[in-house]
Amino acid sequence: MAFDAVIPPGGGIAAAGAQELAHASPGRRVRTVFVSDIHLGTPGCQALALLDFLKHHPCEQLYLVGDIVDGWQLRKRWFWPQPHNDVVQKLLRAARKGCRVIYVPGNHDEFARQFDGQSFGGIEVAREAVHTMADGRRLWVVHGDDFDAVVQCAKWLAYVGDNLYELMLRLNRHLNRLRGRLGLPYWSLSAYLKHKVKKALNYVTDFEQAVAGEARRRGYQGVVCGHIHRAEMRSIGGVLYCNDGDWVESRSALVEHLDGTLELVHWAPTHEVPPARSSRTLQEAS
Ligand SMILES: [Mn+2]
Repeated sequence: MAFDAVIPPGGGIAAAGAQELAHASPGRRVRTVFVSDIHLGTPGCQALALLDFLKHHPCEQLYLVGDIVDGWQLRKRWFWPQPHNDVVQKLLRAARKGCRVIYVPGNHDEFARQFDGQSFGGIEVAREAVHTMADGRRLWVVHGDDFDAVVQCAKWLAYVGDNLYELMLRLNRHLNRLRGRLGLPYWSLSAYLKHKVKKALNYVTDFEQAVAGEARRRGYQGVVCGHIHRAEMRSIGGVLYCNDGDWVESRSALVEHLDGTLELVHWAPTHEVPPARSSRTLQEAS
């Protein structure tokens, strides 16, 4: 704790020394940071933790992968404490200081999608983006809500499958009577369908596969998305699927280090970030 207090936040570290300091320094410079699902404007948003994370990860490029501001919630009830303001200020300041900030709006901040191709305070707005990694690999950057329809469709199919199940069981009995007469062994349609339905109901897996599949079709080596609030980084069908998680529960981000390696960071600030209770004290003091 005391150690962090004496090191100036951000910058100050020569590129050559950054590697050694990467673990010890609060300001480990990285190539790229991807964050999404911050949900500013909601009480669940962990703005202080995010500020702490950003302070510890100065970067060359910053992708805001959607649901940064929760327009849906703000329309219902205005909620905008000081730390939420600080996040916006931090992002604007990063852009001003030469960090390339790309904002890919999500479904909760879809109002920003109309500004596709424009930039505000140095922050570029894009419906989707392509990130070229240090090693040349190209990652498709998209929030992910476009795939809700695909996944919902799969759910609907599963529902229909469930209703058809009983009918299929009856058909199966007839089929196997016939198979028996032909001297063929018993074949369990129900076991086959059960397996299928169970798979179709797995929303997360469906989402991940739909996103990775589309990235593959488009010829990218990987994809970075958010939306389902589930941090993940794994290869799916030869495509690198990355979900940077969220700042409501998991407090996670995707980081590309200077050498081009990707890391999923789960930020658990054990220092500096006061509990939610004392954030009010902070506001009053400022
Ligand atoms: Mn979303």
